[in-house]
Amino acid sequence: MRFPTSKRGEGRRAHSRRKFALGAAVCLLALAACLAACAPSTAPQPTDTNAAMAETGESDGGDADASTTGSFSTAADFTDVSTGMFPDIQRNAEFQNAGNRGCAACHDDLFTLDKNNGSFVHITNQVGMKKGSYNGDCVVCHYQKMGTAGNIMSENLHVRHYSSPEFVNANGNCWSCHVTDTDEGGNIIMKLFEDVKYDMRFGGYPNEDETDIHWLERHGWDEGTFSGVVREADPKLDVQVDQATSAEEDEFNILNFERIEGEDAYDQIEKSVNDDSYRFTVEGVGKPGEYTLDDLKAMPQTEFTAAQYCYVAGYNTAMFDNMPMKGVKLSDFIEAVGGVEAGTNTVTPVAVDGWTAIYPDGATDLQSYIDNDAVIVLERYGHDLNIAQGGPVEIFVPGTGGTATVKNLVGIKFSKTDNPPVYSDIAVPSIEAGALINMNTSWFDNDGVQAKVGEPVTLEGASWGWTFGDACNYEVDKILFSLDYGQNWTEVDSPDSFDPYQWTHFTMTWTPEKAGTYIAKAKAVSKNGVERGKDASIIIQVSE
Ligand SMILES: Nc1nc2c(c(=O)[nH]1)N[C@H]1C(S)=C(S)[C@@H](COP(=O)(O)O)O[C@H]1N2
Ligand SMILES: [Mo]
Repeated sequence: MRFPTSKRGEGRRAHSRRKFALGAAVCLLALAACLAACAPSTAPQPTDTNAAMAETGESDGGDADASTTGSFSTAADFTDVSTGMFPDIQRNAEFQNAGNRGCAACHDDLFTLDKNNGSFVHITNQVGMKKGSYNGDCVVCHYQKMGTAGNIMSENLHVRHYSSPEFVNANGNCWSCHVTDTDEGGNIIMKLFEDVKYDMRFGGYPNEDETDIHWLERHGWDEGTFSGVVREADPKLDVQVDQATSAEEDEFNILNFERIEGEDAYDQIEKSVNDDSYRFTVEGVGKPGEYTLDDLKAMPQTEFTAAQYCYVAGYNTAMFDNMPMKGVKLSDFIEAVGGVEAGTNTVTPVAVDGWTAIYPDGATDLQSYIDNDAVIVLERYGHDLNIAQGGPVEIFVPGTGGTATVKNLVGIKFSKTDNPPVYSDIAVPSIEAGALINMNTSWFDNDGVQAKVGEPVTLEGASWGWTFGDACNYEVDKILFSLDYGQNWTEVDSPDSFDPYQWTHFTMTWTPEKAGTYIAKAKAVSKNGVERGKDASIIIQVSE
């Protein structure tokens, strides 16, 4: 069975001739046990550079798989400077070469780039929304080694780039991907271009305060920014919030164990559904045994909508959706299968591929699943779950990261164990260390949104936070918007009546008053006042 690949990827493939797959080495180790799924990046970011790029430097790029997949849109020569999406000023050209830096300067879709790289398949089958993911989604797993997941990407990516004729012939160098910065001790450090380009800090000014801005203005930087990005301190914004569901075609889809070749576990479960031999094996209950899909459908059904969010999503992620689902609530299910013995404290969802909620332990604390309204899901979007969606049966645990949602189930076990692992106990230290992003905001658009002076432009996005136990409660209270590099924020409430299991979707309508390049930022604040991590940024280009 083949899983659907992203529409974006298909479209791009149609007009690309021969794609060169960078990153055959990116994830060699990534298939190994993965606590969580990490996304490669995709944000297609049309830049002046990309548009102008001569389609040269094609490579046979290894085997057939590698050369027909991926997304490499040819590097422009680094010595042929470009401002990309930034204002056309000397500093962005000659002193920043902004259009030739960052992943998007050469790769129009990191997602297809990372897909099917010969010997392995990256875990993301599809990424969601109108955009792909950007490299922020990569680094959660791959910056260092996140739990059991990913590999240490920097080593592999450095070697891969410096052994690539495209990169080397285009005079690619450290600054193609990085910016230089100093740490608190004054030591020179390298950051990723994408992690810096949306901040006023971009290009080497230390602070982001009024003194700096004033100084810049007095030295010929009319906008008070080195980037020439226009700051609008008091933008006329009209922000509407709702809990709209995401479109089915925008679902992201992750399988941590998928292999490329041959009949795999997913083929087998699909076959069993088609020939009616599928059985859902239940252990540790009053009426243990093998249940058919019809047996499950005959149990009391609950309809609900909930956000699905990859445990290891990056800032401004595409690993995010809000889906209508239907199935048997875990508490109703336990009743329907004859109850569990007193003292039963552990649930073990059994998936056809061996994925478990807390990999590799398998067992999880039952009470927290009940408390979080876990559901044995049979349908999404009004139809039976297909195999890629986790069919025919998955357990969905609202309020937490995607890993707890175990797809493609062949059964479930209930038991008594000593101290079963609690999901939030495992997640909280990583959240506190800043390694997991438990509250997030995403723009659904890509950089380079086009707008006109005096005409309203509408951007879309969503915020959401985990609500798993008291220790991990990040229900969204407010969403904050800024059009001046985060100096001033417009606050928008996420109403108390909103369901915390669902995202708060927003549409931000803005009528620009002056032409220029802007950066819109958005971030969420939780009900308990936590503002965690980096905001989500997007470039808007306003013309007369
Ligand atoms: N059987 C199975 N279930 C799984 C996984 C998996 O690899 N196998 N991946 C998990 C991860 S890490 C995520 S983010 C979600 C993704 O669910 P989706 O593909 O429906 O969006 O499924 C989870 N459940
Ligand atoms: Mo995930």
